[in-house]
Amino acid sequence: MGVVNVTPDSFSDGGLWFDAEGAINHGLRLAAQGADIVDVGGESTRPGAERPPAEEELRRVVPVVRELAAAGVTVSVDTMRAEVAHQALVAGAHMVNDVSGGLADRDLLRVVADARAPVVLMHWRGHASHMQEHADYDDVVTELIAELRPRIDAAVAAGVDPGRVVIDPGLGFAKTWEHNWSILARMPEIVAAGFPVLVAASRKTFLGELLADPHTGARRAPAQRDAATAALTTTIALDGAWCIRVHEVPANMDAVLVAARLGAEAH
Ligand code: PMM
Repeated sequence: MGVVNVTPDSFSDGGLWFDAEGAINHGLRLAAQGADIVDVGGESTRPGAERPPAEEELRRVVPVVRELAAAGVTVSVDTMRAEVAHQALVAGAHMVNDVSGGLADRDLLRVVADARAPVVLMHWRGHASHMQEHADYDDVVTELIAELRPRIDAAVAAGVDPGRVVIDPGLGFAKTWEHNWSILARMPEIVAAGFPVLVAASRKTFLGELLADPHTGARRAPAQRDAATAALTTTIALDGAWCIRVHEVPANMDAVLVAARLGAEAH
Protein backbone atom coordinates (compact mmCIF):
# COMPACT_ATOMS: atom_id res chain seq x y z
CA MET A 1 0.00 0.00 0.00
CA GLY A 2 1.39 3.36 -1.06
CA VAL A 3 0.53 6.50 0.93
CA VAL A 4 -0.77 9.80 -0.43
CA ASN A 5 -1.16 12.33 2.38
CA VAL A 6 -3.19 15.29 1.11
CA THR A 7 -2.23 17.30 4.18
CA PRO A 8 -0.10 20.34 4.97
CA ASP A 9 1.27 18.79 8.17
CA SER A 10 1.95 15.01 8.01
CA PHE A 11 5.23 14.18 9.71
CA SER A 12 6.80 12.39 6.78
CA ASP A 13 5.63 14.19 3.66
CA GLY A 14 3.35 17.01 4.87
CA GLY A 15 2.69 19.61 2.18
CA LEU A 16 4.33 17.66 -0.62
CA TRP A 17 1.07 16.43 -2.19
CA PHE A 18 -1.28 19.06 -0.81
CA ASP A 19 -2.72 20.19 -4.14
CA ALA A 20 -5.05 17.73 -5.87
CA GLU A 21 -3.04 17.49 -9.06
CA GLY A 22 0.21 16.73 -7.23
CA ALA A 23 -1.57 14.16 -5.05
CA ILE A 24 -3.18 12.43 -8.04
CA ASN A 25 0.12 12.25 -9.91
CA HIS A 26 1.84 10.90 -6.84
CA GLY A 27 -0.85 8.22 -6.41
CA LEU A 28 -0.53 7.21 -10.06
CA ARG A 29 3.23 6.97 -9.64
CA LEU A 30 2.91 4.74 -6.56
CA ALA A 31 0.52 2.44 -8.45
CA ALA A 32 2.84 2.33 -11.48
CA GLN A 33 5.69 1.38 -9.14
CA GLY A 34 3.69 -1.64 -7.99
CA ALA A 35 1.52 -0.57 -5.06
CA ASP A 36 -1.61 -2.76 -5.05
CA ILE A 37 -3.54 -0.16 -3.07
CA VAL A 38 -3.12 3.61 -2.77
CA ASP A 39 -4.20 5.04 0.60
CA VAL A 40 -5.47 8.63 0.40
CA GLY A 41 -5.73 10.64 3.62
CA GLY A 42 -6.65 14.23 4.43
CA GLU A 43 -5.99 14.33 8.18
CA SER A 44 -2.57 14.21 9.78
CA THR A 45 -2.52 11.89 12.79
CA ARG A 46 0.96 12.68 13.98
CA PRO A 47 1.23 13.09 17.77
CA GLY A 48 -0.19 16.46 18.82
CA ALA A 49 -1.93 17.17 15.48
CA GLU A 50 -5.19 19.14 15.48
CA ARG A 51 -8.07 17.84 13.35
CA PRO A 52 -9.15 19.64 10.16
CA PRO A 53 -12.90 20.38 9.86
CA ALA A 54 -14.87 17.69 7.99
CA GLU A 55 -15.52 19.99 5.01
CA GLU A 56 -11.80 20.60 4.65
CA GLU A 57 -11.03 16.88 4.83
CA LEU A 58 -13.67 16.21 2.14
CA ARG A 59 -12.22 18.96 -0.05
CA ARG A 60 -8.76 17.42 0.20
CA VAL A 61 -9.64 13.78 -0.27
CA VAL A 62 -12.62 13.31 -2.59
CA PRO A 63 -11.20 14.72 -5.87
CA VAL A 64 -8.02 12.69 -5.43
CA VAL A 65 -9.95 9.48 -4.72
CA ARG A 66 -12.21 10.10 -7.71
CA GLU A 67 -9.37 10.58 -10.19
CA LEU A 68 -7.27 7.69 -8.95
CA ALA A 69 -10.25 5.30 -8.94
CA ALA A 70 -11.21 6.46 -12.45
CA ALA A 71 -7.68 5.64 -13.57
CA GLY A 72 -8.14 2.06 -12.32
CA VAL A 73 -6.20 2.36 -9.07
CA THR A 74 -7.49 0.43 -6.03
CA VAL A 75 -7.99 3.22 -3.53
CA SER A 76 -8.32 3.12 0.22
CA VAL A 77 -9.45 6.20 2.12
CA ASP A 78 -7.65 6.96 5.38
CA THR A 79 -10.34 8.62 7.49
CA MET A 80 -12.02 8.48 10.87
CA ARG A 81 -15.17 10.25 9.64
CA ALA A 82 -18.28 8.45 8.34
CA GLU A 83 -19.12 11.28 5.96
CA VAL A 84 -15.66 11.28 4.40
CA ALA A 85 -15.74 7.48 4.12
CA HIS A 86 -19.16 7.69 2.48
CA GLN A 87 -18.20 10.36 -0.05
CA ALA A 88 -14.93 8.58 -0.84
CA LEU A 89 -16.73 5.28 -1.42
CA VAL A 90 -19.21 7.05 -3.72
CA ALA A 91 -16.22 8.57 -5.55
CA GLY A 92 -14.83 5.07 -6.17
CA ALA A 93 -12.75 4.13 -3.09
CA HIS A 94 -12.63 0.38 -2.52
CA MET A 95 -11.67 0.25 1.15
CA VAL A 96 -11.79 2.34 4.32
CA ASN A 97 -8.75 2.68 6.58
CA ASP A 98 -9.94 3.94 9.98
CA VAL A 99 -7.06 4.53 12.40
CA SER A 100 -9.62 4.77 15.22
CA GLY A 101 -11.05 1.30 14.52
CA GLY A 102 -14.57 2.72 14.36
CA LEU A 103 -14.29 4.56 17.69
CA ALA A 104 -14.00 8.18 16.51
CA ASP A 105 -17.26 8.22 14.54
CA ARG A 106 -19.82 5.59 15.46
CA ASP A 107 -21.50 5.83 12.02
CA LEU A 108 -18.42 4.84 10.04
CA LEU A 109 -18.81 1.08 10.36
CA ARG A 110 -22.39 1.25 9.08
CA VAL A 111 -21.19 3.22 6.04
CA VAL A 112 -18.59 0.53 5.37
CA ALA A 113 -21.19 -2.22 5.79
CA ASP A 114 -23.64 -0.51 3.41
CA ALA A 115 -20.92 -0.32 0.75
CA ARG A 116 -19.86 -3.96 1.40
CA ALA A 117 -16.32 -2.61 1.58
CA PRO A 118 -13.30 -3.95 3.45
CA VAL A 119 -12.18 -1.98 6.49
CA VAL A 120 -8.90 -1.59 8.34
CA LEU A 121 -9.44 -1.41 12.10
CA MET A 122 -6.37 0.03 13.78
CA HIS A 123 -5.63 -0.15 17.49
CA TRP A 124 -6.33 3.34 18.86
CA ARG A 125 -6.77 4.93 22.27
CA GLY A 126 -7.58 8.55 21.43
CA HIS A 127 -7.03 11.43 19.07
CA ALA A 128 -3.52 12.56 18.13
CA SER A 129 -3.71 15.68 20.31
CA HIS A 130 -3.52 13.56 23.49
CA MET A 131 -2.91 9.94 22.44
CA GLN A 132 0.58 9.67 23.95
CA GLU A 133 -0.94 10.09 27.44
CA HIS A 134 -2.43 6.62 26.89
CA ALA A 135 0.81 4.82 25.99
CA ASP A 136 0.62 2.68 29.10
CA TYR A 137 0.61 -1.14 28.93
CA ASP A 138 1.64 -4.14 31.01
CA ASP A 139 1.88 -6.23 27.83
CA VAL A 140 1.35 -4.17 24.70
CA VAL A 141 0.70 -7.03 22.26
CA THR A 142 -1.79 -8.90 24.44
CA GLU A 143 -3.62 -5.69 25.28
CA LEU A 144 -3.84 -4.35 21.75
CA ILE A 145 -5.23 -7.66 20.49
CA ALA A 146 -7.75 -7.70 23.35
CA GLU A 147 -8.78 -4.11 22.55
CA LEU A 148 -9.15 -4.87 18.84
CA ARG A 149 -11.57 -7.75 19.46
CA PRO A 150 -14.52 -5.51 20.50
CA ARG A 151 -13.78 -3.31 17.50
CA ILE A 152 -14.05 -6.36 15.22
CA ASP A 153 -17.29 -7.33 16.99
CA ALA A 154 -18.64 -3.79 16.49
CA ALA A 155 -17.82 -3.94 12.78
CA VAL A 156 -19.55 -7.29 12.37
CA ALA A 157 -22.54 -6.07 14.41
CA ALA A 158 -22.80 -3.07 12.07
CA GLY A 159 -23.00 -5.49 9.13
CA VAL A 160 -19.40 -5.60 7.91
CA ASP A 161 -18.46 -8.97 6.42
CA PRO A 162 -15.98 -10.57 8.89
CA GLY A 163 -14.00 -11.72 5.85
CA ARG A 164 -13.38 -8.08 4.99
CA VAL A 165 -11.94 -6.99 8.31
CA VAL A 166 -8.24 -6.12 8.45
CA ILE A 167 -6.50 -5.36 11.76
CA ASP A 168 -3.54 -3.10 12.45
CA PRO A 169 -1.47 -2.80 15.66
CA GLY A 170 -1.20 0.99 15.18
CA LEU A 171 2.53 1.62 15.49
CA GLY A 172 3.11 5.00 17.15
CA PHE A 173 -0.53 5.51 18.15
CA ALA A 174 -0.54 5.61 21.95
CA LYS A 175 2.71 3.62 21.75
CA THR A 176 6.23 4.50 22.82
CA TRP A 177 9.18 3.56 20.62
CA GLU A 178 9.80 0.58 22.91
CA HIS A 179 6.19 -0.53 22.40
CA ASN A 180 6.64 -0.30 18.61
CA TRP A 181 9.73 -2.53 18.69
CA SER A 182 8.02 -5.00 20.93
CA ILE A 183 5.03 -5.16 18.54
CA LEU A 184 7.33 -5.68 15.55
CA ALA A 185 9.24 -8.44 17.34
CA ARG A 186 5.96 -10.19 18.19
CA MET A 187 4.16 -9.89 14.82
CA PRO A 188 3.39 -13.64 14.66
CA GLU A 189 1.12 -13.27 17.71
CA ILE A 190 -0.85 -10.54 15.95
CA VAL A 191 -1.09 -12.57 12.73
CA ALA A 192 -2.30 -15.52 14.83
CA ALA A 193 -5.35 -13.47 15.87
CA GLY A 194 -6.78 -14.76 12.59
CA PHE A 195 -7.40 -11.60 10.55
CA PRO A 196 -5.36 -10.09 7.72
CA VAL A 197 -2.85 -7.67 9.28
CA LEU A 198 -1.79 -4.28 7.96
CA VAL A 199 1.38 -2.67 9.34
CA ALA A 200 2.53 0.92 8.84
CA ALA A 201 6.07 1.41 10.11
CA SER A 202 7.19 3.55 7.19
CA ARG A 203 9.38 6.52 8.19
CA LYS A 204 7.96 6.65 11.70
CA THR A 205 9.81 8.50 14.45
CA PHE A 206 11.07 5.38 16.22
CA LEU A 207 13.15 4.75 13.08
CA GLY A 208 14.43 8.33 13.10
CA GLU A 209 15.52 7.75 16.68
CA LEU A 210 17.20 4.40 15.92
CA LEU A 211 19.09 6.06 13.06
CA ALA A 212 19.98 9.23 14.96
CA ASP A 213 23.32 10.85 14.22
CA PRO A 214 25.81 9.22 16.62
CA HIS A 215 27.64 12.52 17.13
CA THR A 216 24.86 15.08 17.46
CA GLY A 217 21.99 12.79 18.51
CA ALA A 218 19.79 14.48 15.87
CA ARG A 219 17.04 12.22 14.57
CA ARG A 220 17.39 11.02 10.98
CA ALA A 221 15.00 13.00 8.73
CA PRO A 222 11.81 11.16 7.60
CA ALA A 223 12.79 10.92 3.91
CA GLN A 224 16.07 9.25 4.94
CA ARG A 225 14.34 6.43 6.79
CA ASP A 226 13.38 4.41 3.71
CA ALA A 227 16.21 1.87 3.83
CA ALA A 228 15.33 1.01 7.44
CA THR A 229 11.65 0.89 6.45
CA ALA A 230 12.47 -1.65 3.72
CA ALA A 231 14.49 -3.74 6.18
CA LEU A 232 11.44 -3.87 8.45
CA THR A 233 9.17 -4.65 5.51
CA THR A 234 11.14 -7.85 4.95
CA THR A 235 10.55 -9.11 8.48
CA ILE A 236 6.92 -7.96 8.61
CA ALA A 237 6.17 -9.72 5.33
CA LEU A 238 8.01 -12.87 6.45
CA ASP A 239 5.87 -12.89 9.59
CA GLY A 240 2.77 -13.08 7.38
CA ALA A 241 1.35 -9.55 7.28
CA TRP A 242 -1.28 -9.03 4.58
CA CYS A 243 -0.39 -5.44 3.73
CA ILE A 244 2.46 -3.03 4.39
CA ARG A 245 1.73 0.71 4.16
CA VAL A 246 4.71 2.73 2.88
CA HIS A 247 5.61 6.13 1.49
CA GLU A 248 8.15 4.87 -1.02
CA VAL A 249 7.26 1.81 -3.08
CA PRO A 250 10.22 0.36 -5.07
CA ALA A 251 12.54 -0.74 -2.24
CA ASN A 252 9.60 -2.09 -0.28
CA MET A 253 8.37 -4.07 -3.32
CA ASP A 254 11.82 -5.65 -3.49
CA ALA A 255 11.71 -6.40 0.24
CA VAL A 256 8.33 -8.12 -0.16
CA LEU A 257 9.69 -10.21 -3.04
CA VAL A 258 12.70 -11.23 -0.94
CA ALA A 259 10.40 -12.21 1.92
CA ALA A 260 8.09 -14.16 -0.40
CA ARG A 261 11.03 -16.09 -1.85
CA LEU A 262 12.50 -16.86 1.56
CA GLY A 263 9.07 -17.83 2.87
CA ALA A 264 8.53 -20.22 -0.05
CA GLU A 265 11.88 -21.87 0.76
CA ALA A 266 11.01 -22.32 4.41
CA HIS A 267 7.71 -24.14 3.73
N1 PMM B 1 -0.28 5.64 10.35
C1 PMM B 1 -0.46 6.86 9.84
C2 PMM B 1 -1.55 7.14 9.01
N2 PMM B 1 -2.45 6.17 8.69
N3 PMM B 1 -3.16 3.95 8.86
C3 PMM B 1 -3.01 2.72 9.38
N4 PMM B 1 -3.89 1.75 9.08
N5 PMM B 1 -1.97 2.41 10.22
C4 PMM B 1 -1.05 3.34 10.59
O1 PMM B 1 -0.14 3.00 11.38
C5 PMM B 1 -1.17 4.65 10.06
C6 PMM B 1 -2.26 4.92 9.19
C7 PMM B 1 0.51 7.95 10.16
O2 PMM B 1 1.55 7.95 9.25
P1 PMM B 1 1.64 8.93 7.95
O3 PMM B 1 1.64 10.34 8.46
O4 PMM B 1 2.89 8.51 7.34
O5 PMM B 1 0.49 8.71 7.03
